[in-house]
Amino acid sequence: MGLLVYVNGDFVPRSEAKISVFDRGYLYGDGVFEGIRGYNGRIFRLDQHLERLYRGARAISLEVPMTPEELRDVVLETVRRNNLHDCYVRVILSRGEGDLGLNPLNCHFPATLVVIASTIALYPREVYEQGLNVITCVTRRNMPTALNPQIKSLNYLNNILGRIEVNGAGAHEGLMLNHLGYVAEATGDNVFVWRDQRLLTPPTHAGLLEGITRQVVLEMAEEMELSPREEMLTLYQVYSADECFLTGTAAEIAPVSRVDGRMIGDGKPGPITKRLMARFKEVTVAEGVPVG
Ligand code: PXG
Repeated sequence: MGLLVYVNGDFVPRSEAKISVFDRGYLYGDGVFEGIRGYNGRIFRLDQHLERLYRGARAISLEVPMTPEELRDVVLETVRRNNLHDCYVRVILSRGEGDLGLNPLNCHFPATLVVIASTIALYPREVYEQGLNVITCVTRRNMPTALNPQIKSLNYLNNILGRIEVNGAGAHEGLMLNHLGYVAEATGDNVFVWRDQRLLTPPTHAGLLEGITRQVVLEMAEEMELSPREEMLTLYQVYSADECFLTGTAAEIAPVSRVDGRMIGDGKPGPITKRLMARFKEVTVAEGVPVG
């Protein structure tokens, strides 16, 4: 049997998984989402992903139509019904169907909740062996005072504009700077550098999504005594780093070998990056909520 998608209380085949053209997620990007990974029959950091979703929903004054415990069960049930051992789960919550007006008060229907459990397209293996070619995007990351990147909102145009530049340059990913010119994150990943024997990543106030993978790396780095710190990063600090890598649910830990034509370190994944990648692999298969 094909993919079964959860749509507002029902599990339906992919071809029947539909929402209204009047849905505010479609009309305005009015909603939040999560991308979650399952490894070895367990959902990695499920509760942290759901917490981020609920916090984002609060920030946009959107009521989630169920408790975190119920949503947790829906996610697990969706994975179970699709018989997936390793998977990618997309939770999409929008304000639901309304009339054509902008005002959320004109939205008389409950929120739309969709959960898709599928597999994920990964970077090819060479990328993890040779490192990513990264550029800096001209498009700046959203100003936190306009649309805070901490909200994983359904409006990803800012990131997509960056991604278009990445495609144009024939690169793998793009760094996005904040309005002050400090490095914020990549279009769909967080960024770390290893320099002066310290592991650095930009702080939340640089204007970035607080990645779950970023948090896992900070925890692993603490255990490994790598002195992880959240510090504002300039492009100079990235260009002159000994090592650099990106983190995200899709990318996991992906080494960066080039930034804007500069070679990082010796142009190959460095020893610290490799140690973190190896530890991450152990953690992802061992931790996580069993699907059952
Ligand atoms: N920053 C941004 C802007 C993201 O969208 C991350 C960082 C990493 O966060 P996590 O929690 O995953 O460690 C993300 C999430 C894709 C894709 O298809 C990637 C993300 C989201 C949706 C789709 O590449 N990255």
